[in-house]
Amino acid sequence: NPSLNRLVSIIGVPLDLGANHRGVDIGPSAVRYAQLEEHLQALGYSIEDKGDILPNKPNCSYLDESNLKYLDEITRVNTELCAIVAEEISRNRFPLVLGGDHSIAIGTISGVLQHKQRLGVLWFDAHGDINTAETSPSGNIHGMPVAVRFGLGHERLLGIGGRRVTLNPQKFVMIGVRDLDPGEKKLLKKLGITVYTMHEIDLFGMAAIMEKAIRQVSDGTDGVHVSFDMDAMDPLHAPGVGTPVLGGLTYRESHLAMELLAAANIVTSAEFVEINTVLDHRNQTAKVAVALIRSLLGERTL
Ligand code: Z70
Ligand code: MN
Ligand code: MN
Ligand code: MN
Repeated sequence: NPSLNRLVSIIGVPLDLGANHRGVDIGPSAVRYAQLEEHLQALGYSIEDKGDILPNKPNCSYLDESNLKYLDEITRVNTELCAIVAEEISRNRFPLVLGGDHSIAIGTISGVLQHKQRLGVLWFDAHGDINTAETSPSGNIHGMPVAVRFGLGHERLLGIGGRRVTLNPQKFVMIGVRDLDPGEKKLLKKLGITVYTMHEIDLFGMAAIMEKAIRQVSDGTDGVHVSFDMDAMDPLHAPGVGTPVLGGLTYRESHLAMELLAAANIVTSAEFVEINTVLDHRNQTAKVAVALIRSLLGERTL
């Protein structure tokens, strides 16, 4: 096992153009306000805050001829994010990306893939995020990053990273899912993706699910990326998300998952996304995200 990387680079991406609601653009600030850096320093980490990748606010309505809202600006931001993530990994630093809506996973993962071609991914989400323009009911690109990373989607999005980097469906695991569109169900089955819905978590418990998930994404890979959409959690614990779905992960289930990942010592990059400060209560969801990051990076009670 490689020892946990003590050098962490924080990258903020205040992008909300991929989502339905404004408000996730303040996510990186909210997480910093919840004292992310101080907490990680107390854990012994050396932190570099790279600041934010600033999206332009469009002054006109989106271009929707292809059912892809704000395709231009989302492509530009993700291209920049890809380069920064790749750069931080080449400096032997752990990229910790703060969203922003989940479309930023396109850039984060393509950046990681520049260095780790055999990447495992753990995707915590209420949703599948595996729509294409053809199947999307909304045209919101935050519902599409998984499809893009499997090589399905608009040319512009597939081109991010400069070459056709795709993930291995065998090394991709979803956890906490409870809201899928018809086209997503078809594609998940076709690709053979392992999806642990809330049903499996209720049945077998998070510990058993994580044991299987960790083995699947770490065997035969050269890195593991954690993509954590805060709406994976129950709205009771994470109310500040654009698309709350009842029946999600509890506070402890989410933490247990992070703690088991820390103990397995396999995670090489992470992102926490979809914190909507407009819908939050007193920064609760950002604070929960910081608590999850602390557990992921090895904090223990005793
Ligand atoms: C729906 C779509 C989604 C997050 C909502 C919703 C996708 N499947 N993702 N909130 N984080 O529009 O594609
Ligand atoms: Mn998502
Ligand atoms: Mn989601
Ligand atoms: Mn409120």
